[in-house]
Amino acid sequence: MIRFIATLSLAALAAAPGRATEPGDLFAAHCAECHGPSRLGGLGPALIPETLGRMRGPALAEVIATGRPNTQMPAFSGELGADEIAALAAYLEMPLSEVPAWGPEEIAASRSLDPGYVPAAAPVFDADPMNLFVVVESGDHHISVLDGDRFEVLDRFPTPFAVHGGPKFSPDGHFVFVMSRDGWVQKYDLWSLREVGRIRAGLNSRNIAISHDGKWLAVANYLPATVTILSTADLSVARVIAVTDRKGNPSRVSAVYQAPPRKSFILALKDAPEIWEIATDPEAPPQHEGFVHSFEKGMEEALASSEGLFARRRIEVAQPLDDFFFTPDYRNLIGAARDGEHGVVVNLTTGREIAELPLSGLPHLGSGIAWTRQGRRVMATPHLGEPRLSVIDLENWEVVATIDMLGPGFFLRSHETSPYVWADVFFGPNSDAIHVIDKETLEIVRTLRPVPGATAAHVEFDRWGKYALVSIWEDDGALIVYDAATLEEVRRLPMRKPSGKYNVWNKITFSDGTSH
Ligand code: DHE
Repeated sequence: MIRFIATLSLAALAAAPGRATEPGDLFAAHCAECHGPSRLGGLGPALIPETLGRMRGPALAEVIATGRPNTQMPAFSGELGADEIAALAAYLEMPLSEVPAWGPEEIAASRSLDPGYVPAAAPVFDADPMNLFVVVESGDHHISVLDGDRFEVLDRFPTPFAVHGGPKFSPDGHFVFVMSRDGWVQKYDLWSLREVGRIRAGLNSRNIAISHDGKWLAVANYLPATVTILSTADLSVARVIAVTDRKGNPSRVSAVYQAPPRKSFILALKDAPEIWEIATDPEAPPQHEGFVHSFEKGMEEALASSEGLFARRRIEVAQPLDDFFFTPDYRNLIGAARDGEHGVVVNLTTGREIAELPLSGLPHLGSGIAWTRQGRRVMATPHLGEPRLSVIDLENWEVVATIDMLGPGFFLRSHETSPYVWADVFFGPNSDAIHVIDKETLEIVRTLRPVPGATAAHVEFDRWGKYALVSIWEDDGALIVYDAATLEEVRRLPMRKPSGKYNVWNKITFSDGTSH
C-alpha cells in the first residue's frame, strides 16, 4: 500500500514539471497507473460512466479528494486543488470516445489461473458443504464463506472491485463464480477454499448465468455489446457473441439468466425489442424446435453453431423488456416494460406475448419469488419506485393483492418451510425496516428494525429454512441471524457492507423462496 502510493506520487511528479491542468493530463499523471491509460481499469476499477453509475459530481470529487477507506485509493487533496479535482471528476463522467476491441483474444489474454491452486477431492472443513453461505462484502470487496450451521467464517477472500448480481454455483455446489461490474469473472473452489483464477469477460458487465449442466458460464455485457461464454472448467473463452437486432444494430445485454429445464440461457436486450435464447445443449429439448427456424442463417455468427450448442433464437416483443421473473417451470417469463408502468408475460415455448400486467412504479421482477397459496401458484415482486409489493396469480396473470409497505423495497426471500416472505424497505426514511409477511393472509405480521437508522436489506435462508440472515448495509455493518420461526435475533456477525448472501443448497436446488 505504501509502495503503491509512493509510485503514484512519483508518476505524478514525473509527468508534471509545473502543474497539469488539462483533465486528460491530470488523469495521465495521477490516475492512469492504477486505473489504466484508457480508463478501463487495472489495479483499480474502470473509471467510465457505465461503471461509476450514479456516483456523479460532488460524490466523485469527494472520493478523489479524500480517497476510499480500506482500499488502495489514496486522497489527492494534498496534491490537487479543488478546481482540478472538479475538472477530473467531470472528465471521468464523459463516455469514452472509442471503445477498444474486447473480443476472444483480448479476453483470453486477461485470464490468470492461480499457480498455487490445488483442487480438493473433498471439503477441507467439517461443515456441511451444502449449507454454506457466500456473503458478498461490498464495503471492502471481499467474500466471506460462512458455515450455515455454526455461523463461523471459514474463509474471507478478496474479489474484483464492485461485485454485482448473485454469484453462481456449479450444480454440485463445489465451485462459485463471481462477476464484477468491470467484467471480471472469478472462480473459487468452495471445498479447498482457494481461488482458481479469473478472467475479464467484458469491459462493463451486468451479471452471469451458469448452464444446466454446469459446463458454461454466460456473461452479459454492456461494453462491448456482447455475451461472452466461458468454459467453467478452466475459464477459457468458448464464444463471444455480438448482440445485434435484426437490422444489425448493436444492443447492450441487460442480463442473462439460466433456464435449466430448457437447457438454455435467456438474454434480456437493453436496446432491441427482442429476447434471445441460447441453447446450452446440442440436443435441446422439443420446446426448442423453434431454434433453428427462427434464427436467420445469414447472420455472421450463425455459422456452424446455429444448429447445436449455442444456437440462438430471437423472440420478438413489442418493446425492450428486462428484469425477468421466470415461472418455476420456465415456460413463461414476466419482463418489465421500459416505461416502468407495466409487466409483459412472454411464453417462451411459443415465443409470444400472452398477457400484460398493470405494474406501475418500476416493478423489480428479478427479485420476485414464487410460492403456493390456497392451492395456486403466486409470485410477489417489489417496486423500486412505490412502497408496495404486488402479488400475481401465475395461472391467470391477475394481480391478486398489493401489500402496502413503509417504503419501496429491493429484495424478497422466503423458503419452502417458512410461512413468511421477508421484504426489505430499501429506500426512504424507513430503510432500516424489514417486513415479515404471512404467505397465506398476505398481512404484515411483524416489522423488524435490526439496527434503527441503518439500512437493512437482502435476506437469505439457510438450507433448512431454520434461520433468516439479514444484512446491515453499512461499511461497519453486520449480518444478523434470525430464528425464522420465532423472528428473534440469535447471532450478529460484523461484516463490511454485506450486500448479498447466497446459500449453496437454496441456489443449486432453485428453492422457491429465492430469486434466481
Ligand atoms: Fe442489481 C442482482 C440489475 C442496481 C445489488 N441486479 C441484479 C440482477 C440484475 C440487476 C439484472 C440479477 C443478476 C443475477 O443475480 O444474476 N441492479 C440492476 C440494475 O439494473 C440496477 C437497478 C442499476 C444498475 O446500476 O445496474 C441495479 N443492484 C443495484 C444496486 O444499486 C445494488 C443495490 C447495489 C450494488 O451492488 O450495485 C444492487 N443486484 C444487487 C444484488 C443482486 C442484484 C445484491 C443479487 C440479488 C440476489 O439475491 O440474487
